[in-house]
Amino acid sequence: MSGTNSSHAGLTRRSFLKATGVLTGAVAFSGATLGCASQVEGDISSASSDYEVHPTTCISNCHGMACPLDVWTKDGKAFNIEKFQMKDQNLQGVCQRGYSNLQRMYSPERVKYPLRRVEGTARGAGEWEQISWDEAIEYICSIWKSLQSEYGDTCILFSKGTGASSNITTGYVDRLVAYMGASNMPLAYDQAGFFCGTNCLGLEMPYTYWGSESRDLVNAKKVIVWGANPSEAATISFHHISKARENGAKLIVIDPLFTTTAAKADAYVPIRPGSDGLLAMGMMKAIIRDGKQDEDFLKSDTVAPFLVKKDDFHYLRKSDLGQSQVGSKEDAILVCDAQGKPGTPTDIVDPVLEGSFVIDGIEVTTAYSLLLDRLSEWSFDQIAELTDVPVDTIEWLASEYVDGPSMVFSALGIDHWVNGHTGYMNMYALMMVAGQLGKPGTGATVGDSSVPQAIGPNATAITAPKDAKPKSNVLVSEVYDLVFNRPADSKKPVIKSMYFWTHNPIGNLPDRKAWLEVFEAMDLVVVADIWMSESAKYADVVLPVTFMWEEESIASAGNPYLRLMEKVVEPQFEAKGDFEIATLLGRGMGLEDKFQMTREDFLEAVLDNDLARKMGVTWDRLKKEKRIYSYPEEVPVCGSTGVYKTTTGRAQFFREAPAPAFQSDQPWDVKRESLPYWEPPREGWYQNELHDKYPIVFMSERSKFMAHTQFGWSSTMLQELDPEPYLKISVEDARERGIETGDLIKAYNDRGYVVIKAVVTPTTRPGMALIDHGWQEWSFIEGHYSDLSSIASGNVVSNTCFFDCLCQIEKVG
Ligand SMILES: Nc1nc2c(c(=O)[nH]1)N[C@H]1C(S)=C(S)[C@@H](COP(=O)(O)OP(=O)(O)OC[C@H]3O[C@@H](n4cnc5c(=O)[nH]c(N)nc54)[C@H](O)[C@@H]3O)O[C@H]1N2
Ligand SMILES: Nc1nc2c(c(=O)[nH]1)N[C@H]1C(S)=C(S)[C@@H](COP(=O)(O)OP(=O)(O)OC[C@H]3O[C@@H](n4cnc5c(=O)[nH]c(N)nc54)[C@H](O)[C@@H]3O)O[C@H]1N2
Ligand SMILES: [Mo]
Repeated sequence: MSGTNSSHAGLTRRSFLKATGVLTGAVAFSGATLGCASQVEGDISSASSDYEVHPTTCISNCHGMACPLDVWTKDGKAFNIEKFQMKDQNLQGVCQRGYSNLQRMYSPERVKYPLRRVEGTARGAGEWEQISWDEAIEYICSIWKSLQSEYGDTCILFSKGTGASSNITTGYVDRLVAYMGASNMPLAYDQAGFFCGTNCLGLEMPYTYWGSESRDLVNAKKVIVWGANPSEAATISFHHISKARENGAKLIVIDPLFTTTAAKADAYVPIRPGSDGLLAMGMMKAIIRDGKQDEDFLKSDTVAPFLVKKDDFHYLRKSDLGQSQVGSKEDAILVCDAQGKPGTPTDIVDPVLEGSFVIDGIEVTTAYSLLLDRLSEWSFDQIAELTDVPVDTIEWLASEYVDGPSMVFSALGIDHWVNGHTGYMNMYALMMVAGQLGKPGTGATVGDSSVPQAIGPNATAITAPKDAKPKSNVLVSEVYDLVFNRPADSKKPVIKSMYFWTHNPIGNLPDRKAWLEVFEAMDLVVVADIWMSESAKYADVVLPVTFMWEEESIASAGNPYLRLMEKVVEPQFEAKGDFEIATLLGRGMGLEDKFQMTREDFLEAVLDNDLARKMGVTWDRLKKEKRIYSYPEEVPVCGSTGVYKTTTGRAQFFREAPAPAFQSDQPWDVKRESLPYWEPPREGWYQNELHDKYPIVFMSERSKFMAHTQFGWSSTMLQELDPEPYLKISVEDARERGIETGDLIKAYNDRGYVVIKAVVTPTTRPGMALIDHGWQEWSFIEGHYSDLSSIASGNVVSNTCFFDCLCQIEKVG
């Protein structure tokens, strides 16, 4: 049945070029336009006889708050969205994306029925046959059973994205993965910052993420936005930044691009992308040179005075001196006094910070001395040259930062590089050296991803049951090689089939062509999605999923309120929730006894935990009250007790025997990884050999009209506001190539190309170009922006490095 879900009528860039005017023609339900909102007046509570009001939320991964909102229905149709006014006036929920949700729910792009690729047609050709749910489940499970008996349980790879992760019921699919003994592909998005935060500060979830809550921003005197663009990508948190500025805080933005956040700043520091780790080292050097390091803080709250054995970079402990059993409780790490006499930090109240000593014949030094050694590897001039930040600017930044309280607002601009972790590790070290940690208005935040889970959903026992088969993780960066170059004696799985939910890998993973090849090599690719996404388009079977307001659930993340998501309307077409799909597939795989739970049982069970009980939260209470405020009144400050949840209990710029995030036989230099260092990006660097051929760093940035591949294309309103993608290029690079705004250009490298319109802008740094993140195949004139990026990742965190990418650009029309 071709055409049902695959044509993207009215929404494709290509058809837009052929026939303008189609953009407004795609509203399925006449009431589903924004204009209706203003026509309804009166008190919501007394209006229930006319229409019903349903509390729910807007779920997406926008680093917003999964904003609570109310949806109004009449005769089973939703027609209006109202903001829920949260207690904290700074948290003004519901943006243009939130208000587009009616159009998205009633979008013609919805997947309506289970679809199977017509036999003999190519993947992606858009030839589908409609099948029943029974047929779909039987088809998938029979293939899976025969593959598992031939290649082992792990030959089916499941991958969950971020598309709806704060809708708690989507996690139920993990139970299927666990009991099937299938492989799991853990997320590679955004791994470096969190890895570094956990290693350096031992972050205490759930209330903090990367350090502190963004509510704490209002206590800062300096806010350093570093590798983030919160005015587009964390709009709720940006309210806290604005509030901080109203309180007199200075806003400094460090970014290669003059962003919309930079436009609001008191100072903007342009930087060469990929060099932030080095800038942090330069700032530390300047602070220490000027004697402004916080020695008291370094001695009491960080590992700085801890003695480290020079040969193996392990701490000197009492057991090394024969004073305790190895690994016993008494086996404390030692510090020493100015005379080189060792003792525990409790014995020696004023330990030395620097120096080398021989204790009982063992050569030791302090962790701080090792940091100074690392800093001395670079001169100010070298740092200025490589970062493209002049020495006096580095000195100025350092003096501003140390004059706190100063808080870093970072996000993923630094993450999306192979050397991303060097940026964050060094930033955390800088916080320690400057003493900008452990007090209100200091540390780092990454937008409001704080999670009220302490009183909320705790689904792990159900989604990762103890009696399940052992977990098999396959990294994103490993998949291609496993599929095409797997050595016969490898212990890793033979991958034959893939299942994606809340994930659009073809649109969102780097090196899209490699993923298309991987899809092509599979016996069966299943995508469960609400809309006919780019990945669904290339699947063998597409399962229609309910929109977030078509089933009851709990919103679990990113908001002060624990939120009930009422079922607003009945599921449309034949769509089913991920929970129900997992149940059907589980039963189809012969796991009937494990998949007996109803959705209601699950929701009740996830609130059945000690923390919830302590706070008096139950499923019944949530159903009655709908939203329960659950943030602590006092903003938690990471490290305010002087104790960190790290292996040493202190803030750590030195890490003993560090391990990579995922152990996967990668080369690993323990000594090097123990302390701050910097190395250039893998590809996107001006001194790279490839740079002669491909002189432009190719990146993307967040747009307020999309959250990844969601929103824009499934809402005509957002389409009108942001109809087509474009590439931003600097005035200098455009002039050199004879490019003007509106020209068609081709950006290309050895991996692929994209043809798109150009926008020439002074906000883009020479040597860089970028396209808004989130566009899918049909929006480009030719090619795809994800065909240019590389799947290469670092050996530390296996992160996806979208920005570590070079290209050339030429005019084509
Ligand atoms: N509207 C919207 N909001 C979103 C999302 C969305 O898709 N749409 N996605 C959410 C998600 S999952 C994420 S991960 C976040 C990402 O949030 P952000 O990281 O804030 O978003 P980006 O626009 O990708 O990049 C941030 C900035 O980093 C800069 N940058 C790039 N490389 C470097 C570098 O090497 N050094 C420095 N200093 N800066 C650099 C870029 O120029 C850009 O201005 O956004 C979240 N919020
Ligand atoms: N070029 C470039 N690419 C990037 C980035 C970048 O900066 N540049 N950023 C990356 C980052 S940081 C991230 S986090 C990723 C995000 O990548 P993804 O996790 O893939 O995020 P989305 O595109 O939001 O959603 C994936 C799919 O989930 C579907 N979906 C929504 N709700 C549900 C549901 O309830 N059930 C099911 N089954 N499906 C649902 C949506 O329709 C969508 O097709 O993108 C990455 N890709
Ligand atoms: Mo992300």
